[in-house]
Amino acid sequence: MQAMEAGAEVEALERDGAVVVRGAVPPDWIARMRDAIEGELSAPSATSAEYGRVAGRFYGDFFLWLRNPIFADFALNSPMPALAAQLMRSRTARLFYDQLFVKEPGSVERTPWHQDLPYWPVTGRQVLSIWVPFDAVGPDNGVVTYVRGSHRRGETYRPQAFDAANQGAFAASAYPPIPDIDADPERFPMLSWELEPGDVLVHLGLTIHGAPGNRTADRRRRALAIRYTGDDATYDPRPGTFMDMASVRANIPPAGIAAGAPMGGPLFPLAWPQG
Ligand SMILES: O=C(O)CCC(=O)C(=O)O
Repeated sequence: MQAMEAGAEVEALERDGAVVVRGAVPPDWIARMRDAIEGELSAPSATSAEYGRVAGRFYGDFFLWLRNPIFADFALNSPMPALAAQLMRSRTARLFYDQLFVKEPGSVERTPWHQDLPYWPVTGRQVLSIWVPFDAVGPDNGVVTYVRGSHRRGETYRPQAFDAANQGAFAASAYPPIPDIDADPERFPMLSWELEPGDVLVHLGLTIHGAPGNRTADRRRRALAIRYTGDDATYDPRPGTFMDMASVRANIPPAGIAAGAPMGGPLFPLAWPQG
């Protein structure tokens, strides 16, 4: 399969910082991944976290592909890597990591407003996330929402941990705290979509985004974010990234590449072009 020509979706992503791609995930992948997610939820890994401080289950985990072959197959061999390369206008797409976010009915905890790149030991413009929902999702059950054009403002904000245990991990970050996004809708215009399983959201590394809680009584919100890097991305293990979280230091192998080197090595494998 060849990466498709850049089109309207690429232009929308570059303009707005986020775009919806309808029908990107075939139904058989949705079914396989739903089963794989249930397996993860019933046997939480050492890197997993429970973010629900108020009520309901808000479950997170990352680098699932390293130990679960179905997650690895999805991140490396589904249509996702070609989509990532196309949308980054990149010859290559490397898997950076995958991250599971499950908001069960009644989990009212918000996903805080943030940009991804400040959390990551990466520098570059060709860095994006594909957010893949496995349930129908909208504002009532926690669809990811974006601040339109926020990747082009030249502003970078300090990461904040989603859970209480890791609040200290980002203290060394050099960036200022994020302003109150909800307080100023004119300065921070919102962008969001209603999605069916098969649709995906794609956002760039500096786009401000967050998600409401799942306020429904009976609609799950299972989603996997897969992060890919392109040709221009380099390894930047500066202080105050998620590499400083205790669960990452203890459980994820070192990248084994030098600061400033192109992303690569076994921790960040080539996903596109495929084999
Ligand atoms: O699914 C969520 O609630 C958060 C997703 C997110 O922040 C991300 O994919 O970067």
